[in-house]
Amino acid sequence: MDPLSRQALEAFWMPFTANRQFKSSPRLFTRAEGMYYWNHDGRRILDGAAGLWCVNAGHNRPEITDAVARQLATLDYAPTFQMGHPLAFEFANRLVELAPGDLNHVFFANSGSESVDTALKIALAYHRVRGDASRQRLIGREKGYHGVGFGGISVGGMVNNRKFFGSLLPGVDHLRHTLDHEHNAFSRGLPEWGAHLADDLERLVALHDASTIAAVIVEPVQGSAGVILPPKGYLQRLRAICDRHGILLIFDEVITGFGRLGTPFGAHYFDVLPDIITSAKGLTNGAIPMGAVFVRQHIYDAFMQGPEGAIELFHGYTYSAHPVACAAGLAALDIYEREQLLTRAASLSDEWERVVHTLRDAPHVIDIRNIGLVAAIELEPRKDAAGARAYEALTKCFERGVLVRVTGDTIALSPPLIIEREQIAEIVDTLAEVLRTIN
Ligand code: PXG
Repeated sequence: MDPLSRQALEAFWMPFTANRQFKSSPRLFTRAEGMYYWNHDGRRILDGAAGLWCVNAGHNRPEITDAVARQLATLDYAPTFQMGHPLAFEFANRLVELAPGDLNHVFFANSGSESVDTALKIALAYHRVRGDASRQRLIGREKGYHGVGFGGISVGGMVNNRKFFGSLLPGVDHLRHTLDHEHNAFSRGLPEWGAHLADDLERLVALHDASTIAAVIVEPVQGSAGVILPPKGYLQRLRAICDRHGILLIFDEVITGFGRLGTPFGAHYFDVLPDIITSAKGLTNGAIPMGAVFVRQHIYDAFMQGPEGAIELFHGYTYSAHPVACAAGLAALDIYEREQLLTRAASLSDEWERVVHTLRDAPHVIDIRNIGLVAAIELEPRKDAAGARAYEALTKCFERGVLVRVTGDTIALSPPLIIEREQIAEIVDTLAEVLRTIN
């Protein structure tokens, strides 16, 4: 069967994809290395998206491949319910060294979505085990993306990800988002205006009463909704309000974790210590699915009470701390350390900012946002065809050998952290050319 025929492509129901459109003009990757993919007809494509924001050290790193192969041949699988294997503990120890403050315990999951559900469940159970069971509300934020589990879409704030799926979790509310073109369009780095938007949490506290609120979850930088930045001082203010009212603060760092902003975690970048951090993606350099939830000492301690023989948290996955994922993660951490990739974005971010902002005068561009090694170029939507212009830009960039990501009419860039200056220029030059050719 021709692998590109309609018939060959039919059975796979593709995620977050216009299936019929894709299957009539498919784009298949068949190989990858470093900064590049190769497609089915052998064309090389520069990866401006790190896959889906996950391949931070670049593709097909032999150290990861070897570690995975060795681990599969040594211990393919081991349970971690009332059992263990050495790599699970070794990986957790390495990870907590990297995490900020006393975020010194790790619960393993298999994806960002599972990490988010794990974090929300830990937050609810934390209050309950401390005898504060009335704290059951969860607060998310408009335009937030926290994966696709019921917990994640409930606290999430992207309308299409929610509206098809019924009434979701009860007792959830949302902070207003921080995107503001009027005050902040074309800000370089963090916008100056809008720290007070954090006070929206005080409004929700006044409405619901702090005694009913368990946790607030936010992405330090909103990724999926199109790289929406926290105004200067916003996250500090959110932390202070949470402290004032005994509310846990969860940072969803599935994208911002592992070097995307030029620091190991976003919490380092903003110098704000959350109570819980969720991560995935760069955790294993995208090579093997895995998620990790970091919790602070006081949270772990709250559970370590009662009889020693009692299970403290009734939660976990068959594949929590899968040995092959741990092997991939340990190898990824070795690469990050040896090549100093978790801080590399900081040394490139000035150049990155300068170059992406040259698109300011390109046709259709209404905003550009950047931080670390991530950027958004927001286009004016076509009348009555939201998303069409950016999607056309994506396909034209792809034809010219550059992979970008789009959400709505925003083009998002988040290349592997090994990117070189010439490759930054190539991505932006290609975009500039494409924007000139589309209407
Ligand atoms: N939280 C955040 C902040 C994320 O960005 C998830 C949770 C869910 O992770 P999993 O592993 O369950 O997919 C994510 C995932 C995009 C895009 O192009 C973003 C994500 C996934 C796929 C596409 O914006 N983020």
